[in-house]
Amino acid sequence: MATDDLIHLARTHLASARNVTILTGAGISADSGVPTFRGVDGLWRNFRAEDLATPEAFERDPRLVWEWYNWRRELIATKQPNPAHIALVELERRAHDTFWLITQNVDGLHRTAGSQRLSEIHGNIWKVRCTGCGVITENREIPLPVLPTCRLCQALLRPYIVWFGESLREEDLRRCDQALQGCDLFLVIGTSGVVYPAAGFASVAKDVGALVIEINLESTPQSDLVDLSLQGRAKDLVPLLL
Ligand code: BJW
Ligand code: ZN
Repeated sequence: MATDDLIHLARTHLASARNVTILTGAGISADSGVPTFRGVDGLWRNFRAEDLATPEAFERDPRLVWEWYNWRRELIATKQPNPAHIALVELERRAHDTFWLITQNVDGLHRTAGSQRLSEIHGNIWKVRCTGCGVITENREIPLPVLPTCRLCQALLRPYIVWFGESLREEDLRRCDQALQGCDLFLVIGTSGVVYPAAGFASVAKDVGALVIEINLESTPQSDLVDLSLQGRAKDLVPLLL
């Protein structure tokens, strides 16, 4: 089918869906200039996310991990939501019965755009958690001290991010499950589909009978199971679905 026909079909399905759940990944923010994890621009000083985004890496070398986050905070602070983020806000506004946006992104751009029915399942780069007393605070300081510490107990702060090997928050998992079990349309935008549990969401949605639509620049491990696969940039395609 030609791309225009696929877009038309996807728009028709979205207009008639009553319960919409959406999953986004780094590809949607790539159009705002935020580097993806697994693209050619995903490396920082030759480290992969898998080398830095673990509790073991932080324990071994918190300075290095904080340098990475400081670099990313400085970069993300200069970025704005793009037409794809904004189209999802409009989709939420027009939602029939239920709407839930699940993002793996930690950049906060969905919230900046105005999305409200949202789970940031991997955390948020603008929050920190104390490794001592556990308090979670918003922190937009740029740059942070090399090793930032808690004002209350002076222990080391860590990014409020879910690292490899760590469990997602119970409340987020519950919300995602609810949004997946009840959806009749599941839209997946700009994720490589390799990091679990999010990588399994499309198949959960299929199992409950939802129509699954994927938007990505390339095919992913989930492309074979989705009903409609749209290839292209999120910022171009998502607004066309409204
Ligand atoms: C565009 C575009 C444009 C570009 N338009 N598209 C089951 C099986 C196997 C392993 C596991 C499993 N369950 C758990 C695991 C272990 C692990 C895991 O999944 N490992 C895999 C690598 C195999 N998962 C976990 O540890 C998770 N915890 C958990 O499940 O706890 C229970 C448990 C623990 C241990 C064992 C078993 C159970 C936690 C995962 C947390 C991941 N966090 C990260 C790092 C955060 C760091 C940070 O941001 O600071 O989150 S990993 C990194 O990848 C980041 C992202 O959110 C995540 C997903 O990446 P995403 O968004 O897909 O980005 P890319 O770069 O990969 O892809 C971009 C895509 O966009 C590409 O497809 C492009 O084509 C596309 N694109 N431009 C449209 N303009
Ligand atoms: Zn503390």
